[in-house]
Amino acid sequence: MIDVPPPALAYIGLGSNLDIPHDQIRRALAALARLPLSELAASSPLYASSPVGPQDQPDFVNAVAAIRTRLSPLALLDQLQALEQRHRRVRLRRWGPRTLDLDLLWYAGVTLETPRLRLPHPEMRRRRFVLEPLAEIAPNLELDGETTTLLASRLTDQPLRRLDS
Ligand code: ROI
Repeated sequence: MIDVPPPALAYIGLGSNLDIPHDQIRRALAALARLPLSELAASSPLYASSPVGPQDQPDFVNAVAAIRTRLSPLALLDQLQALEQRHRRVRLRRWGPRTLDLDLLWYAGVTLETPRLRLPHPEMRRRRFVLEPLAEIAPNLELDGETTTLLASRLTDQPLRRLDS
């Protein structure tokens, strides 16, 4: 038998605030489950969140998914960006409304600093809309020695509401 390396665990943040956002997120979760060389390991409930950044835009729907994948970080990023395009992603301006945003948050504990991809995602520690759903499916995952649960508990000033599934 030849040895096949085990798949890597990766976490992906999903966000939408245009064109029936909860539908965008559900379809995106289904599409993540069909990625090549990958399987969906877990997905969080959906959350409604006030926009971080410019406030003059609709509320977001956010979720986090866990996948096990044999794709490299950059090959996975290619797949996520292709999926955004298939959802006819429009991004009207930086930090503005979008139909679908897929952020590679964390990949097997890898640290990466390249122009195209930074891992772990540099903003995730500060965003309740990422940490709260992530803590649902990975409560003991540590970022710089602190669990997602602890990090999320410090951000309760950012409005977030769990949606019924
Ligand atoms: N704000 C929220 N609440 N959720 C997001 O997914 C989101 N995504 C963004 C910016 C514009 C930073 N704000 C957000 O890209």
